This record gives sequence, C-alpha cells and structure tokens, in this order.
Amino acid sequence: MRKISLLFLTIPLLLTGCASTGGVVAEDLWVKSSEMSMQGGMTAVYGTLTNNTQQDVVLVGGETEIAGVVEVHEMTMIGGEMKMQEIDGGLTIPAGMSIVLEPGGNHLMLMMLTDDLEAGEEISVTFDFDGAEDITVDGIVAKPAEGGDEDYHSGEMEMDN
Ligand SMILES: [Cu+2]
Repeated sequence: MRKISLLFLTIPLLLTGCASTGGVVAEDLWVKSSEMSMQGGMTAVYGTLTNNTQQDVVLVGGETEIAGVVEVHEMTMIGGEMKMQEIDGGLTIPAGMSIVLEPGGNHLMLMMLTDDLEAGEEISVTFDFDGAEDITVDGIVAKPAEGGDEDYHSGEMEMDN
C-alpha cells in the first residue's frame, strides 16, 4: 500500500516539474501570416513568455528557418507616429513574471523572410535568452491579423510595401 500511494504522489510532481525546470515557458504563440517580398518581407511572433526562474531573464533575439533576421522590437513614438524599433539590450522578463508580445506592442520581429507564410502554416521558433536556457517551440501557427503593420524605424530600412 505504501508503494502505491507514493507512486500516485510522484506522477503529478513530475508533470508539473516540466513547466518549472524549463526556465522560461512560452504560451499562446502565433505568427502573423505574411508574404515575402523583394524587399525582404516582415512579420512578427506574438504570445506570452513566463519567467519561472528566480532571476530576471532578457529576451535578446531568436532564430527561425523562415527569416534571415530576428529582432526584439518595441513600439515607440517617433516624430508623432508610433513606430517599431529594436529594443536596445533586449526585453527584460522580471523573475516570476510574464510578458505579452502582441500586435501594437512588443514583438519578436521576423525580417528578410525566405518564403511566404500562409495562414495555417506552422513554423518553429527559437527564443534566445540571457539568464535562462534558450527555448525552441514547434508548431507556431500563422494567422492573418489586422495589427502589426507598423512602420519600421531604421535609417537604412525604410520601406514602402
Ligand atoms: Cu517590429
């Protein structure tokens, strides 16, 4: 009897352990569907990142097979207009807290797309962190969205699509 009850106690602990040992957990991820273009094409990944560690973690970038360049972006007021730009030094996720990446807000920017990303397609994205293990998430589904077409603020890369 003693063995059996210990077994039942152990299983839930193992299951919940997965979430807390990973450092940062990504949830509700999606990517905006987009067409590649001669100028490179751009889109962004959105969702929630939760820092389950005891220390601040910084999202510094990422990788995905569909984009040549991945940057962490914020929205900011430049010359009276909301524009997006790379966050200097990355995006901090305080210990034990979550941050939300969403259209019109912070996002993981995918630039220099290497292919069209049609609604329903799935991609794999690696998030790079300072202070925690990088994580790779498969099966991030592309869907169309109204937001996220913000102008990109950069001296070299102003583009009219
Ligand atoms: Cu952006």
